[in-house]
Order: sequence, then structure tokens, then C-alpha cells
Amino acid sequence: MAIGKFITLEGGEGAGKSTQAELLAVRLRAIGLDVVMTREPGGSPFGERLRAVLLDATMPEHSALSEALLFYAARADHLETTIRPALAKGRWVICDRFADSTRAYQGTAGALDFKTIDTLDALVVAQTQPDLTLMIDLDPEVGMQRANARRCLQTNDAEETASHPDRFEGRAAAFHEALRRGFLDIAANNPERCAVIDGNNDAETISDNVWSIVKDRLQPGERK
Ligand code: T5A
Repeated sequence: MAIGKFITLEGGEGAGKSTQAELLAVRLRAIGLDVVMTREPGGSPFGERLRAVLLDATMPEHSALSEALLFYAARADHLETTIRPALAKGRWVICDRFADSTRAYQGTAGALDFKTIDTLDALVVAQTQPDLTLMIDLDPEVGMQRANARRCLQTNDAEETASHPDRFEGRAAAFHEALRRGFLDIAANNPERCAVIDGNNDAETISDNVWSIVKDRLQPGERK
């Protein structure tokens, strides 16, 4: 039975993950591959309901542990209902954020110990580790500017929307700096799985860089 490939995109706020996920899907589909695009938190009906809770900026403060448990609850369902069935059918799964985000956000930046995250990961993700993780690295200040600019464009009301970031976007600069370090540490510790990509370039140049890494590491051939 054909087994598909599992590609994740990671990085800080506004680094360009969603943009690159779309561009990569276009390239893979152009060579005949069956691609599933998904995201975290979310990616399944239950996961999307939890996403609304997790990103709600009005949610009362809660610990990094309770947050991580919710992310892993969403992830368990996402894996079970979306990712594993797609891979089993030979489809290529592109996921906008996955478990490295928990390690960076709730671990490095949120101070949850890595042993707890490792335990959750072994239970929930187990063998379904990504074949390739594309870490888009960008100065957090630039990423936040891009994310704010996009929010303004979406609603066409700059003052109104720029003042309503989600739970994570609204955090202090030190949090976003810690995140960046967290992602770069993960990449350094997992060089066989991860590739760091410079997010400062224009989207087309980044997409070319992504494509050359995907071709090199996963050899996507023509498979109709
Ligand atoms: N989270 C998630 C955790 O805390 N723990 C976890 O375990 C998980 C899974 C998810 C939040 O949840 C947290 C992390 C997040 O805070 P989200 O809405 O999915 O929330 O947030 P992000 O993943 O950060 O999504 P963003 O849309 O903010 O960022 P992207 O996807 O990195 O950026 P993208 O592609 O949407 O681009 C942002 C803007 O920049 C432009 C785009 O057109 C867009 O307007 N852009 C560029 N501009 C200039 N040059 C480029 N190269 C550009 N590329 C894109």
C-alpha cells in the first residue's frame, strides 16, 4: 500500500507558513500528487472547535500545561480523522503548524517542561512524525507587522482590527523572541527532519527554496 508523505510548516507569527503551504501544494499537485492541506490547531471538526477555544483572546488565564493538553487533544483527533487516513491512502499531507509549535509556544516560551511534552507526544503523535518540517525563520517584529497588516486588509478597518490580536499574537516581544529561539533549537536538534528557511525573502523566492528542499529530501516523483 502506498504511504504518503507528511510535511509540516513551523515558525513564529506571520512568518509566512500559510502562504508557503499553499504554494507548495500547487507545485505538488502540478506533478500529479494528491495533496491534503490542513492546519493546527484544527484540521478536523473537533479540532476546529478546540481551535476557537484555544485562540480566544478573552479566555481566562490558564497554565501552559492545560493549554498543551488541549492542543494535544485537538491533535489526537486531527491525526485520527484526517492525517493518518490520508497518509494511508498515499496522499501528501501539508500541515500548517504541528507538534513543534507546542514545544516552542508552551515549552520554550511558555515554560512547560519538555519531559511532559515528550510524554504527550509519545502518546498522541507516536510514529506519525513528519517526514519533513520546514521552519520559516523571521524576525518576530517583521512577522507581527505582516500579521497586523493582513488583519487590517481582511476587514478593511485598520484601527479596529489591529487592536484585536488572538491570544498568542498579543503577547510581549520577549515571548516572540523565545519562540524564535525555540524553533531554531528544534531544527538544530533534528537536522534530518527539519530545514530552516529564511523568511525575509519575497514569497516566490522562499517558495523556490522550499521546493528545492522538498525535491532534495522527499523526491516527489510523478505519481498519478
Ligand atoms: N499554537 C499552535 C500553540 O501555541 N501551540 C500549538 O501546539 C499550536 C499548533 C495558531 C496559534 O496557535 C499557537 C500558535 C499560533 O499563535 P494561527 O492563526 O494559525 O494561530 O497563527 P499562525 O500560524 O501564526 O498564522 P499566521 O497567518 O499569523 O502566520 P503565517 O501563516 O506564518 O503567515 P501568512 O502566510 O498568513 O502571512 C502573513 C501575512 O504576510 C504576508 C501574507 O500575504 C500575509 O498577509 N506574507 C508576506 N509578506 C512579505 N513577504 C513574504 N515573504 C510574505 N509571506 C507572507
